[in-house]
Amino acid sequence: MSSPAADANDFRSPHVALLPSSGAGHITPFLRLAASLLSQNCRVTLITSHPIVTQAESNLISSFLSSFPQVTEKQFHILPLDPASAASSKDPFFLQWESIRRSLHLLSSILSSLSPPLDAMVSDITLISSTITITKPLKIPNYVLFTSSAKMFSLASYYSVLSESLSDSTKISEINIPGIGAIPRSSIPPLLLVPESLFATMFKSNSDNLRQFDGIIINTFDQLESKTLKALKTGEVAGGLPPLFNVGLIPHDFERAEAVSKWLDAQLAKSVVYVSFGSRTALSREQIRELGEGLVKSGYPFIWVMKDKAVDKEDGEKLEGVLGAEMMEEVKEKGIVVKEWVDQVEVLRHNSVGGFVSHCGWNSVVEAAWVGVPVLAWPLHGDQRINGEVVEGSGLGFMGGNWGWSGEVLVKGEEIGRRIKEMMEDEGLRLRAGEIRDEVRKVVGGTGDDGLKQLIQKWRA
Ligand code: UDP
Ligand code: G50
Repeated sequence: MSSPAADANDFRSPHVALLPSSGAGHITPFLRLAASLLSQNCRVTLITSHPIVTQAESNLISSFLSSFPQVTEKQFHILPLDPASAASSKDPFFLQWESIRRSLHLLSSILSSLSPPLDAMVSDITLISSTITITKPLKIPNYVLFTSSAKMFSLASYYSVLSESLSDSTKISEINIPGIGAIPRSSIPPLLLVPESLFATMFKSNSDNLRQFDGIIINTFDQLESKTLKALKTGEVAGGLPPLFNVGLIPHDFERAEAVSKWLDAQLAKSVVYVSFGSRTALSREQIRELGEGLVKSGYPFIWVMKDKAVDKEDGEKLEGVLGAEMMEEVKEKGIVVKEWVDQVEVLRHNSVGGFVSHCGWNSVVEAAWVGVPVLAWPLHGDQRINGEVVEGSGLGFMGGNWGWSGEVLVKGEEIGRRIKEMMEDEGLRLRAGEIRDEVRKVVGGTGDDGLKQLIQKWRA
C-alpha cells in the first residue's frame, strides 16, 4: 500500500527545463519530449538559443509554443565565437553547438530565477560537458537526452575507456564494444578518426562527463534495439553509468506542416518512394543528378526532398538550376521534387508510400519505425552508418552494401534504381516493417510508456 506522502506526490507537477542544441534533428526530439511531459502534467520551461541557425528550427519552435501556451520560453542569447574557434570547423551546426557550450555560464542566472524552482533539467548530448558545470553548483538534477540510437550511445559511453587508443586512429580496424560487438572502422563516424577535429574533441569531453549526470534518456524503441538496451542497462557495455530511460519520442500534432497529400492521394497503395536526407545534408550536384536518374530508372513514383545547401536560409537556387532543364522534365513526369520543408511524418504515414530512401538520421529511423515503412539506408555522415546497422539488424530495412561516405564516391543512377526496386519489391521487408510498427504501438505513446513514467516518478519524488 502506498503512503499518504506518495499519494500527494502523484499529483505534484514537476518543473523541468529543457535545453536543446541546434539542428532540426536535435530540436525535434526535445519538443516531442516536452509534449509528452506536458501530457503527463509536468511544467516545462524551454530554453531556446538565439540566433537560431535555420528557418526550419524557428518554425518548429514557433508552432510548438503556439500549441502549448502553458510552456515558458526562455530565450538564451549566445555569444559569437572568437575567430580561432570559428575556424575550427566548417559545419554550421558544430559551430553552433560550440557557441552554446561556451555561452552556458550565462545560463546560471536564468536557471536560478525560475519559479517554481526546477526539479530537473534535460540537456542535449552535444552540450553536456558544459551544462554540468552550471547545474552542479545550483544542485539541479541534470539528465542527458541522447538524440541518436542506443547503439551510438554504446559507442559514446565506451569511448572514454577507449579514447587513448584512438589517438593513433590509423591503426584502428574496429572498435569492439563489450556486450554489443565490433563496430568496423568503416562504420565509425569519420570525424572521430580525426582526434583534433572539433567534433572529436566535443565527443570525447561529452563522453567523459556522462557519469556525472542523474540519468540518460535515449530516444529509441525496444523493438529496434532490445539487445543493445539490455547490454547498456546491465552495465555490460560500460560501468558506472547513470540510470538509463528509453523513451520512444513520437510525433505530435504541433509538427504538422505542408504534406503534398493531394498528389499522394492519386497514387496507388504502397507505390511511392519517399527520398530524404534529413534537414542538414546536402548532396553534391553530381550526386543529385545521379539520384534523379536512379529514381526515374526505378520505375516507381516518388517524392524527393532535395537539399542543395546544409542551411535552408542559404538555399536560393531554383530546382531547375540544380537539376538542369532536361532532368527536370524527366523527373516531373514521374514524381514530385521539393526544396521546401515537408511534413515527413505525414508523407510517411500516407497509404501510397511504400518505401523510404533515408540517410538514417536517427529521427528519420524512429519515424519510419513508428509508421512501419521499409527503409533503404544510405548513410552519408557521422552516426548514420551505425544507425543503418540498427535498421538492418531490426529488419526495418537494409543497407545493401557500402555506398561510401558523402563525397567519397559517386553512386551511379543505375545502382540507385536497382536498390530502390529491391526495397519496393521485398514483401517480407514490408511485413516486418509493419510488425515493428504494431509492436511499438502496443507499448509507446500511452501512459504505458515505462521509461517516461519512471522518469516523471523520479522527478515527483
Ligand atoms: N524533416 C521534415 N521535413 C523535411 C526535412 C526533415 O519533417 O523536409 C524532419 C524529419 O522528419 C526528422 C528531422 O527533420 O524529424 C531530421 O532529423 P534526422 O535525425 O532524421 O536527420 P538530421 O536532419 O538530423 O540529419
Ligand atoms: C555528427 C557527426 C558525427 C556524429 C554525430 C553527429 C552524432 C550525434 C550524436 O551529429 O553522433 C552525438 C553523440 C555524442 C556526442 C555528440 C553528438 O557527444 O559528424 O557521431
